[in-house]
Amino acid sequence: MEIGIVGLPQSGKSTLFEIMTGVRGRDAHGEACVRGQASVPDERFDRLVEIFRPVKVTPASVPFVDINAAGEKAWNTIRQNLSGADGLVHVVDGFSATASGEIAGRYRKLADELILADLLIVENRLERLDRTPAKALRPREALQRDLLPGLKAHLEAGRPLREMNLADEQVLALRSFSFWTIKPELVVINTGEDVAAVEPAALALPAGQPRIRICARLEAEIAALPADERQDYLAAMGITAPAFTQVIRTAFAMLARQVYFTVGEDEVRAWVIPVGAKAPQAAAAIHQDFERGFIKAEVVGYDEFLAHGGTLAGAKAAGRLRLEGKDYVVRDGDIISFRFNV
Ligand SMILES: Nc1nc2c(ncn2[C@@H]2O[C@H](COP(=O)(O)OP(=O)(O)O)[C@@H](O)[C@H]2O)c(=O)[nH]1
Ligand SMILES: [Mg+2]
Repeated sequence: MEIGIVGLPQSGKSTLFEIMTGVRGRDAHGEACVRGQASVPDERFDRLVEIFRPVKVTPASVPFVDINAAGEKAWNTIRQNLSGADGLVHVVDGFSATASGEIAGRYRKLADELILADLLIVENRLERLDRTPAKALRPREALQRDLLPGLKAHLEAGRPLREMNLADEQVLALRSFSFWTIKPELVVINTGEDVAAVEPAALALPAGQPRIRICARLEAEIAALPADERQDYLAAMGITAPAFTQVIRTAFAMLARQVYFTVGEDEVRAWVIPVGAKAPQAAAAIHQDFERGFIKAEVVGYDEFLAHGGTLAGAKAAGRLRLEGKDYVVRDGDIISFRFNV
C-alpha cells in the first residue's frame, strides 16, 4: 500500500510530503525518490490511548512517495517509482497565480499527460492483441481484447479511467497495465495564505473526486513550531486541525482500507486492513501465523466500548464482547483480541 505524490514542478509536492511524514527530502542527497510514513489522525485512537495509557502507541500509518526528479529523465523515474502506487495525491500550484482559469489549466496539464500515457499503453496492447489469432488468446487476453476498445474511446475523450466505474474483475484483468488514471486521485490545491481565495469548482472535477485546499508553506511553518506554540497559533487563527491531517485522512480513505484496534496497557495499536476483510485476514495484519491458527476473535465495536464505560470488563458485563468466527467481516473501529493456535 502506497500513495504517490504527483504534480508539476514547484507545485509544493515536497513541502506537503515533508509536513505529512516528517521526512526531509532535502536531506536525501539527491535521491530521486523519497518514501515516508504519515500517521493517520483518528480521534477514536487518541481516546483509546487516553483510556489505556499504554507504554507503546502505534497509530495507523500510510506510506507516501515523493519524486524529486526533473528534466528529461523525470518521467522514467516517476513511472519506475509510482506505477505500483495504490493512489495518487495530485498537487496543484494555486499560490503563484490565483486566476481560476490558470489554476485549472495547471491541473489539466498533468491530468492530460497521465491520460495520454494510459492511451499509449492501450494502443500498444491493442495492436499486439489484434495481431494474435482469436483462438490463440488466453482467457485474460480475450477479456482485455473486449475491454480495451472501450478504454481507448474513453481516454480519447480526455477522461480518466477511474470515471468508468469498472467492475472489480475488470480492474483485476487490467491490473498488469498499471494505468495512471485508474488509480484513485485526491486533488490538493496548494493555495496562498488566503486559502478561501481559490475556488475548487474552477477545476471542474467530477462529483465523486476528493479535493482539499491547503497552504502548504504556512502549514510547514506551523509544523516547525514547538508543540505548545503550535496549538496557540492554530487557536489564534481559529483552526482546529491543520489541513494536512485532512489530506492524510482522505488519501487513506481513498484506498478502501479501514482500521481495527488492539488495546491494552502494553500497547494501543491501529491495524490497517482492506474494507471487507474477514477476521482471519485481519489477524494476518498482526502475524501470518495468526491467520492459519485463527480460532476466534473477541470483538467489541468502538462506540459500544465507550457506551459501556470504556472498559473491556464493562462491555463484557453488558454482553457486548462478541465471540466471532472466521466468517466475521471486521468493521471499521472494532476493538479485537484474537484467539489463535500456532
Ligand atoms: N508562496 C508559496 N510558495 C510555496 C507554497 N508551497 C510551496 N511553495 C514554494 O514553492 C517552491 C517549490 O516547493 P516544493 O515543495 O519543493 O515543490 P515541488 O517541486 O512540487 O516538490 C518552494 O520554494 C516552496 O517554498 C505556498 O503555499 N505558497
Ligand atoms: Mg519536490
